[in-house]
Amino acid sequence: MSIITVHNKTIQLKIVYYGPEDSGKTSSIKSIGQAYHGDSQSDIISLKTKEGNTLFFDFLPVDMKTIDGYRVRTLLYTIPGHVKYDVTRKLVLNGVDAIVFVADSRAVCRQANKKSLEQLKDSLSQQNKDLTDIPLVMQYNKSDLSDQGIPLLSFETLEIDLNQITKAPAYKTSSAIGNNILAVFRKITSMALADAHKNLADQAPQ
Ligand SMILES: Nc1nc2c(ncn2[C@@H]2O[C@H](COP(=O)(O)OP(=O)(O)O)[C@@H](O)[C@H]2O)c(=O)[nH]1
Ligand SMILES: [Mg+2]
Repeated sequence: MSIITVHNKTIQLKIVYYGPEDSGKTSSIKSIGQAYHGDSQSDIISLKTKEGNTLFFDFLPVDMKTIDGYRVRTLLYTIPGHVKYDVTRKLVLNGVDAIVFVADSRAVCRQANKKSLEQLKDSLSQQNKDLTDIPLVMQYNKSDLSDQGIPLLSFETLEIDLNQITKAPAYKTSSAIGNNILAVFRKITSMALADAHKNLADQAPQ
């Protein structure tokens, strides 16, 4: 749920980067950190396993320009991808305003992407939410790997597998070279802001 504080004029949005293990969620928010703060390491809070994977979540606050006199602060979270962290994944989704689904474009990850999306839908339904009601952007990551001859799923296949019902805006990205990562971030932020604005209008006294 977005938090709008009228007296000090801030809008706070919680955006979760969701997807299978190793799809590039942590790398994505690191490159956003680098773009907005210059130094990715100092602002990101990561709780890692011994192997260096995300244990609970990575967290990055990003302050953005003011809109209509309001300061916008986005709180970016990733989830742990490994199957055994099911409970943590659900907790991270509490109060989410918008979701970026980070799929791994490698052909070998086709099932893992679908499974992760199903998990996301299940977890949301347990909170009485539906994926079609939440601002969502699809990020088809690791597109750079085609240069190395690694078989990738085509954009069309990814759309059929993951985005046929929701028809969310979708981008081919690479968090390794920074391609389209900021475009996805700007898109999801503007969608989350529009949604917060709509919710505010719906709640206003008639
Ligand atoms: N080639 C390539 N490697 C990537 C990309 N994104 C992430 N990786 C690599 O994939 C591995 C997992 O990335 P990470 O961001 O930790 O994935 P997470 O589990 O989703 O948080 C790391 O070795 C990254 O360097 C990408 O767009 N292209
Ligand atoms: Mg991670």
